Amino acid sequence: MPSTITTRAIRVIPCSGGRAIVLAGRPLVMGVLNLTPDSFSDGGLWLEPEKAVERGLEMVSSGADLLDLGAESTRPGGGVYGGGAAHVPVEEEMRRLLPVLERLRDEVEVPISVDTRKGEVASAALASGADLVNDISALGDPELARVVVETGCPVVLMHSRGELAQMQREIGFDDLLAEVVGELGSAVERAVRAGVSRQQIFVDPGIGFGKTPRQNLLLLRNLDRLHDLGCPVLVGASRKSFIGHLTGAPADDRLGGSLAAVGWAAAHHAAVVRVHDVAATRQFLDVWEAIDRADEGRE
Ligand code: HH2
Repeated sequence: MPSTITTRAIRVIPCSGGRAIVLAGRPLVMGVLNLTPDSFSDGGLWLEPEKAVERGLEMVSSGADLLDLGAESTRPGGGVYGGGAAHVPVEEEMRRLLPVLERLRDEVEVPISVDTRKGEVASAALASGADLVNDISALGDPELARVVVETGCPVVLMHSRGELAQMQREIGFDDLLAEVVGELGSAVERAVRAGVSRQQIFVDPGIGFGKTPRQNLLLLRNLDRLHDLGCPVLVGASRKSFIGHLTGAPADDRLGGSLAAVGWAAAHHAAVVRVHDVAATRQFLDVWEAIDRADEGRE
C-alpha cells in the first residue's frame, strides 16, 4: 500500500454552527446513525429517540470524528433491495430526526451531519444545530442548494443517477470512471454556480448507488481519479451489498469486508469514511496510521 498520510496538509473546513472539520492524517470516521425503520443494515434499531441518542454517544466515545444522522433510507430499488426505500414525507423525516439531533448537539462536540435530500429538512436541521449536509442527490433539490449557500455549511455531493426506485435496474455506463468523475465534476460546478463555496464541498463516488458489484470495486480501485476534482473525498462502502456479493455475508456481518474498503480508501487519500462500525474502524485506522508514521521515530 502506498504511504499517504504523513504528507497530507492539514485543512480546516468551517461548519455553519462554529464547529470545524479538521482534515489531517488518517481519514476521519463518520459514524452512521439511521433513524429509520427500513435502512438496509440497521433499520429499526435506532428508531426510539432514547436508543438513538445512546447510540450516537457510544459512537463518539468509540472515536467517531463526525456523526451522520439520516431519517430516510435511501437503499435503491431493484437488485438486492426489491422495491427499494419507502418515500418519507418531510414532516415524518423531521419527526424522526430533530429530537435526536437536538439532544446530541448538546451532548457531543463532534460535527453532526444530516443525511437528507430535502431542503426543508436540511434547513430545520441546520437551525437545530446540524453542522453540515450529506446529500446523496448532489443538490437535486434547488431549495437544498439555497440552504447550503445561505448557511455556508459544508456539503457532501454524492454520485448517483436517476431515481432511487429505478437506478439499480437502469445501470448503463460506457466508461464508468470518466462518467462518474465527469458527472460529479458537473455537480460540483452546478453547486459553485449556485453560490456554494468550492472549499466547502466533499465528493463521494456513491458506492452501491446504481452500480454493479464490479463497478463498485472499480470505483474503489480507481479512487485516486476523484482527486482530480480538487475536493476532499468521502467513501461510504460500509456493509454494502458488493461485500455480500463477494462473500455471501449478510448485511449485519460485513465488518471484515467493510474494513478492507476503509483500508483501501485510507491508502488512496480519502478524507472521510462513512461507517456503521465505529470502534472497529477507529482501531483499524489508528493502527494503520501508527504503521504509516513508524519512521517518524517516536516510542
Ligand atoms: N450511503 C448510504 C446513505 N447515505 N451518503 C453518502 N455520502 N455516501 C454513501 O455511500 C451513503 C450515504 C446508504 O447506507 P445506509 O445509510 O446505511 O443505508 P440506508 O440508506 O438504507 O439508510
